[in-house]
Amino acid sequence: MSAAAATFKPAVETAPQSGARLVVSTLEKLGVEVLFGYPGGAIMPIYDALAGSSLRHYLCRHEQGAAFAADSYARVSGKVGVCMATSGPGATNLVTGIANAMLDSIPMVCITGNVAQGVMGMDAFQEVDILGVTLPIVKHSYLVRSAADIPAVIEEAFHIARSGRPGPVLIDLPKDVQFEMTDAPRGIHLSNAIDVADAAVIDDAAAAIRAAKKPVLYIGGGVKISGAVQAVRDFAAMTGIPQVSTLNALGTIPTGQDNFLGMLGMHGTRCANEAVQESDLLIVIGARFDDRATGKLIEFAPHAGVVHFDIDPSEIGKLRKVAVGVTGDVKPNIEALNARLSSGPAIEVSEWADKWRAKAIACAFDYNAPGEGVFAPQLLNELSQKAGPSFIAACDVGQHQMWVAQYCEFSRPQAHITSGGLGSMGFGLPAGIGAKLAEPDACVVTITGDGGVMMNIQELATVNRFKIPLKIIILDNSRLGMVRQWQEFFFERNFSEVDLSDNPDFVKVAEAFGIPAFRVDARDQVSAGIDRLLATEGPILMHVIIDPNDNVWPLVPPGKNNAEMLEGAR
Ligand SMILES: Cc1ncc(C[n+]2csc(CCOP(=O)(O)OP(=O)(O)O)c2C)c(N)n1
Repeated sequence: MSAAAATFKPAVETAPQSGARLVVSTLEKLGVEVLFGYPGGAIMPIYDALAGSSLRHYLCRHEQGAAFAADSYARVSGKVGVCMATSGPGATNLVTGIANAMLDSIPMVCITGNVAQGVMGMDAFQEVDILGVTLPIVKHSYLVRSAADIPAVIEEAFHIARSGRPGPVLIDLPKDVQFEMTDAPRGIHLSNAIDVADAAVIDDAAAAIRAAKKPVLYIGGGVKISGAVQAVRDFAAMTGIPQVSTLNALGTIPTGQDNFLGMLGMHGTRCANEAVQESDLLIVIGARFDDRATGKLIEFAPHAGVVHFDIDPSEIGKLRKVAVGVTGDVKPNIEALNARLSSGPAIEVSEWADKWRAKAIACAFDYNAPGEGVFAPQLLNELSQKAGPSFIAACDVGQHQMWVAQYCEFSRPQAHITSGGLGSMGFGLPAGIGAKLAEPDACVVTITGDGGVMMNIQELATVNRFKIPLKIIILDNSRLGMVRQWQEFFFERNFSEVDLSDNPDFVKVAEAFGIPAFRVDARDQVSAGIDRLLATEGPILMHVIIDPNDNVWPLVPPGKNNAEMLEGAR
């Protein structure tokens, strides 16, 4: 364990300033450029102080949109995402976004106004105990009681949000604290400890890997978060061990690379799931054995020992017993592992790897589906190929999300932005906004369903207001497709409450928001539609009609193990 200390210098040491002004100046000092939010009574002093600052505030049209945009901004930029809301309904509207960031370990700071301290606890107008409400879904939270604490709290919040296992931090600021004048902001002492495992533990991990005959590398979202992508790519290249990825980690290994078998789990590839089930060692990096990845846990990888690398000690051994647990920042630990393995005899797993490479080729997907209708897998594959290396897919949740994960090609982990742990519909559109603002030169495409887009469709106004050149694809099956699919297979085709055939005309909706749009409803229009989408400079929406009966395959039924995949016709 090495530790470096940093002493915080208060933003302002002399002239008295309001708490609100200190919020803004501290955010500026921390290098925040972009924040998302929505004003209201209890946060008006901060909005007042925003005017004339260097911060670029994006007014979203719903606080949930602001939280999702901040989350996605963080995922793509690697910085801390920031969002703001007023008390009561503004704050509760952030809750889904906070939970989303928590489950996917995304660094985010959420600033809420609250009623003045003198009326707290009296059911004052727009009063909600947002600290209490969010307690189980934040990494940390503060109720600030004195303006003098503001710079220190914000600095600490940023530190907590991004250090260790990242996550969302809430700062609740009563209105009187925002108005309070202070000339004595207190300082803070932060410790930037970097956790690195003991050399002996790395030795144990290396020994287990050397002893394995059928190892599989299981890559999670923590690899991207810790900046360990190159180290993991080096490990994969050096050892030749077959790799599988969680939904959140797609792109860590470029799609299509030798020995990469694809996503594991409920909608994973046959190859990835079978390799894991047959393996004798799982090398798990920055993943948490999510049930969507493992299927029936007690039957998951039944013959495998586990070497688990994770920054969060509570994840190690939580759901699966490990042979070696390597706690600490994944990046230095994988680098240390690579250094160990690069000396001594080479890892010899070529027969095992060849078997899976051959199987991956045999199982390769055929995009030439019969029929005239638009085939979403083919469209998505073509989209990702044409969009090129700067492609970023910001997904919503449902069947289309799984098709994106299965059929798009990703060359880097930032290319795939998805609500993994929470699986929250409504994520796609604001996530596209956050991603485009984080990487303006990237080709950012929101891919959403007709159900999901309706959950935050008001953010089309945000896209238009700021002329954000976001490309939007709605894959419209006029159903809540993923639920409909489950009803088809697990609820005896009782299609209860999934019909969305009375959707509005999305082209007209987009146009009403000031965004050009067009429809694609036949297969022979797909290529030209993608070209038009990609060639358009400003925002544009492509409304794509697909067959309501199309399903996502493979599918591991709930309660089954990952080797028991169902595969249907297209
Ligand atoms: C906020 C929220 N509510 C409900 C769900 C449950 N859910 C998961 S997928 C899905 C259907 C999504 O339909 P659509 O957006 O049309 O996408 P499709 O599955 O058709 O591609 C639903 C209702 C959810 N994930 N999130």
